[in-house]
Amino acid sequence: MQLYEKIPNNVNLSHNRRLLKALENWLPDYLKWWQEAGPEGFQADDIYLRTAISVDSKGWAHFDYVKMPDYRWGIFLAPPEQDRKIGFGDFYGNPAWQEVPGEFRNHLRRIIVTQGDTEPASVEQQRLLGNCAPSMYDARNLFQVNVEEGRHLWAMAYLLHSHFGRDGREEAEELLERRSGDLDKPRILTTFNEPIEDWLSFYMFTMFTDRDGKYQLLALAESGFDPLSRTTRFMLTEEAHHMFVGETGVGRVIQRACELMKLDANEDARAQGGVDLDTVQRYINFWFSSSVDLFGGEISSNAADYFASGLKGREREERHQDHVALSGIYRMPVVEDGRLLEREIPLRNAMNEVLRDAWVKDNQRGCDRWNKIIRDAGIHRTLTLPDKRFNRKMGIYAGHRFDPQGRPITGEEFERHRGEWLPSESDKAWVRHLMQPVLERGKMAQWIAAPLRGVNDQPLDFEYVRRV
Ligand code: BYC
Ligand code: FE
Ligand code: FE
Repeated sequence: MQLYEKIPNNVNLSHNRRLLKALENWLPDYLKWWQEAGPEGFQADDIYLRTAISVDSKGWAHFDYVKMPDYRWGIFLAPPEQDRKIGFGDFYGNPAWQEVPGEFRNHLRRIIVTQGDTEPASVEQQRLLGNCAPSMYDARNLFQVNVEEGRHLWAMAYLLHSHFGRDGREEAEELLERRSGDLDKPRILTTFNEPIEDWLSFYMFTMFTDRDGKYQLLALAESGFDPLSRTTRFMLTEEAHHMFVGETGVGRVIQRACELMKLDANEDARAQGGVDLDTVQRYINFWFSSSVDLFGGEISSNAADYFASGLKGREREERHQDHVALSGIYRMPVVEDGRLLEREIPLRNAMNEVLRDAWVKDNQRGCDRWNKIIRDAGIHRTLTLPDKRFNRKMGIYAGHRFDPQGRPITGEEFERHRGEWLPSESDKAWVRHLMQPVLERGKMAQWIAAPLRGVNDQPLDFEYVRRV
C-alpha cells in the first residue's frame, strides 16, 4: 500500500515508471477540471469527509476534515482472487485475463470510457448544489459523493492509462474535456446531460441513477478482464453511500411533506412551504424513466457480444443458473402495429433487460420504504415507480407512448396527461424557490425532515462544513 505518495495507490505504481509518469501528467489536468467543474464555492473550506486510505474493511472509511482539492484521490483495486476464473460466456471456466485480449480491445475500451464518462459528468451536474444546501449535513454528503465520483474517474483513467497505450491516454484526456450539457462536447449518456438544479433532483439522481451505477458496476465486477473486475469491486463499496443519500433524502422530503399536510386544513404541503407528494411522484417518474434508459436497448447485440466475450456479465453472476446463456430466452413485450405483443428474445441479446430488471427490483424496495413513511404518518397515499416503458428515449419503446402503468396510449393522450405525470415548469419553479441555503450548524430547511443520525456517529449539529 502506497498511501502517502502523490497518487495514493495499492497497485505498486512506484514500480512502474512509465505509468506513474503518465498519471502524474494527467493529475494537473484532473485538478484543473476539478477546480473548473467541481463544487462551486466550497473549494477552500474544510469538509468532514471519508477518505479511502486502504482497501480493508477498516481502512477505507477514514473520517477527517479535508479541503476538497486536497482529497487523496487514489487508485485502489480490490485484492486479487487467487486463480480467478471467467464466470460466464464463451470463455466460461478459463483463467481471468490480466492483460487486455487483443480481439476485445475496442469493446473493452468503449465500456471503460462509457463508465468513466459518467463519473465526472455527475460532479458537473451537481456543481452548484452546495450553494442551496438544506443543511450542513446534506452539503457534506453532496461533497462526499462528488469526491468519490472524482475517484471513480481516477479508477477508469488508471485502466485506460495502464492497459490501452496511446489511445487510452487520449481517452483519459477526453474524459476531462467533455462537459455535462455542453452542446459541442456533451457527456456520452443522456441522463448525464440533464441539469440537476435542485436537491429533490439530486436525491432522485442518487437514488435511481447512482443505482444504475451500482448495477453496471456489479456487471463489470464479473468481467473476465481482472483489473476491471477488481477496480469496480472496490468502487462498489463507495457506491452504497450514494444510494443511502438518495433514498434517505427523498424519504426525508416525504416525511416533511406528511408533517406539513397535517398542519394544513387542506392537507396542502405546498401551502406550508414544503414539497407536495404529487410533485415527488412526478420527480420519481422523470428520474426513474431517465435512468431506465441508461441500461441500453432491450434487444442489444452489443450486450450479447459483451457477454459472449466475457467482458460484462450479469449482476452476481453466480446466482444465475446457466452461465453460458446460449439456449435461454427472455419473453419481452414488443410494440407491433401499436400493440404490445410478447416475443421470445435469445437471452444473450436481452442482457441489458436482465440487468434492468434487477435494478427495478432494488428500487422497488426503496419505494416500499418511502410508502411506509407515508403510512406511518397516517396518510392514505402511495407512491409508485412507473413502468419500464414509460417516457423512454432509448430502446424499443422510444418513439411510442405509454402511461405510467405501461399501457400503450396515443401521443395526444400523453400530452393531455403530461403535467400530471412529469414535473411541469411550475413544479420545478416551486421546488427551486424552496432552495434557500441553510448552512448553520444543526439547522434544517423547512421543506425537509432531519436525518435520523449524523455522519460517523457525530451529532446532527456537528460542524460538517467549516467555512473559511
Ligand atoms: N444515452 O446496444 P445498445 C454510473 C447508445 S452510471 C445515449 O442499446 P448497449 C454513475 C449505445 O452506446 C453507470 N446513448 O446499448 C451514476 C449504442 O451506441 P452505438 C454507467 C445510449 O451498448 C451516477 C446505441 O445507443 N456505466 O456509474 O448494449 C453517478 C445502441 O446501444 C444510451 C455504464 O454505462 C443512453 N442512455 O448498452 C456517477 C457501463 N444507451 O453503438 C456515475 C458501461 C445506449 O450505436 N456501458 N446508447 O454508437 C455499457 O455497458 C453500455 O454502453 C450501455 C449501453 C449499458 C450504456
Ligand atoms: Fe461512481
Ligand atoms: Fe455514485
